[in-house]
Amino acid sequence: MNLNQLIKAAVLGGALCTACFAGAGPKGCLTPLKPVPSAEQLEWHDMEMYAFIHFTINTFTGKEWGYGDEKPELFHPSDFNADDLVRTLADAGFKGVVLTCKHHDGFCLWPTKTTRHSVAASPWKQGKGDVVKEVSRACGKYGVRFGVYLSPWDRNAASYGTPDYIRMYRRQLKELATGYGPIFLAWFDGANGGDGYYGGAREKRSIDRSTYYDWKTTWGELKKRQPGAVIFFSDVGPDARWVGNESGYAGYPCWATYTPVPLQAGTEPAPGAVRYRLGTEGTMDGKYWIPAEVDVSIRPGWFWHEHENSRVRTPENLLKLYFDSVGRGANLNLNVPPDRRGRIHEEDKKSLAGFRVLLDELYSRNFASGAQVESSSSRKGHGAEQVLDRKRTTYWVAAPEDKHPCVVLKLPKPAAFDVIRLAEPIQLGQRVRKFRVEVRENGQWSRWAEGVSIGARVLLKGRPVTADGVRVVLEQSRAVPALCEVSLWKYPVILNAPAVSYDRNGRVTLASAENVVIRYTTDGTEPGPQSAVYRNPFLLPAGGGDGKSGGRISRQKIFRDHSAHSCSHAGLESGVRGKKRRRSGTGH
Ligand code: FUL
Repeated sequence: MNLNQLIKAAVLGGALCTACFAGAGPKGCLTPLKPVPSAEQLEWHDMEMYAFIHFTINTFTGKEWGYGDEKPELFHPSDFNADDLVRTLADAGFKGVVLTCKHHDGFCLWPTKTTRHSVAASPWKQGKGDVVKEVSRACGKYGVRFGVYLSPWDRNAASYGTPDYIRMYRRQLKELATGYGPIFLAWFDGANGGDGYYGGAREKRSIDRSTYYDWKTTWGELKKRQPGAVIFFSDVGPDARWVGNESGYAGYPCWATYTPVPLQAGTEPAPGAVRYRLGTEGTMDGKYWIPAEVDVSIRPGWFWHEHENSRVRTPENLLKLYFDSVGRGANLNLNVPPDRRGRIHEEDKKSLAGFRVLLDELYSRNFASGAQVESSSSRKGHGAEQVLDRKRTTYWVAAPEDKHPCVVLKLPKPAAFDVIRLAEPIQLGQRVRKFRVEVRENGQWSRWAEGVSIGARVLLKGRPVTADGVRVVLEQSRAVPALCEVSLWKYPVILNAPAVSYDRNGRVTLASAENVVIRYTTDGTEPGPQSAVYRNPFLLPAGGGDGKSGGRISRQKIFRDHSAHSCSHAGLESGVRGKKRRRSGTGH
């Protein structure tokens, strides 16, 4: 029995019970299609999104991978504020925070007893500070769950590569597991570039990734200390798997089931020693329930770098990430690295707030609400109307003999939508293998969307339609199919920034492809609802730009403010700021 089987075996019992309670009692209970998620995994699925915080000495050196010889004195955030960090992330909709308690350079963000290479040796709070404590407390305060990343690779430790290091690593994990309350997720990676400081040796050290760390023992110890809560994330799970890229997308289909394949036949699959690209789609009918986590940074790097302040992902891009990860049944772990103050930079804050506005707008109106629901067949106690409440515990189940299972929604009136969200009651396993969605426009049914995996959820964006009927046809299933959600939404209207042009006389023209009202300012302030409405080309007060170039404005900057739905602003650093507002009536 390998590690996955061992850990799975320990949790499966609980999961099956959950499945039995999930239906209408033992009579209405469907036989789960194994593998099924554990109780902890079900909670994890419900989180949908959490945030990574990459913060350490790298923040101050500008590196992505510290060598391990960096002086602890370099760690000196000028205005660290865990409340502000966690509140910003909670406000943006993240349900958990995972902190880099130790990155590859070995610097520990808590005053560990295992090494002197920690915050205790830094000038921050005169060596009395504890980032892990402050962040975990703030998580409790703002109602988000706390998780840890403890890099297995340690480029500072003299003992790295020997059994001593494994003992030290386990002591570090013990300190984290026993000193900071419940941990919802422990995040382990397989990164190991070989060379490092290693207590002054400055050499390359190679380890056998599939045996050196003896993960079975390490994870077993952690599970005992944090029973019932912790999810293990790595290339091979055993609870959640790496999606196989850091670009922000899951594959489609994306199966929650997975059979890790080792790099070399006959070895144990382990973090860093597995064919990780298989994690992008998972394994249809895979051996284990190991769903995908999409980890990606809001910036090009994992750590904060000044020169990347202008390269923060936009709210629109974050919404795309959301669709490409959460919308494919995976969870999103978005990295938001604090700056040298120990604060989330204003650009990142702006994007996160804008992302939240877009998400709220997306989920502001479910056009399936109030629909009449019928189905080709149903099992007693599991009628089709149960797909409307969006709860995993109430679901429609087709009759076993039904060869063409489908659910039909008759909407109270024709509705304009372009997104459908479907979900299976995954406590019963992932059962659907292929489906299509049809819509009725002006009395005519037509094919609108199709897909393969559903699992925890799938969000499909189709062409915009105005329809009064929706049919979800389950074309292939591995077992009698069940659905716990069919909901309909409208993708937020995202406006492009207006184009700004100037003629030789300094006359400014603002042009928009969309038929919207543009408001602007010429004094450098943010335009708002009270600002001037653009009607005709106008002259800049100072002649434009640097004021010397005869009206030519040399620099242009696009910026966004999502305070008013998904409006985009466009403007010029040198004086004109345009704000487009959606025409009233174009939203919903
Ligand atoms: C990788 C690390 O090497 C990166 O620095 C980052 O921490 C990423 C989340 O995981 O394995």
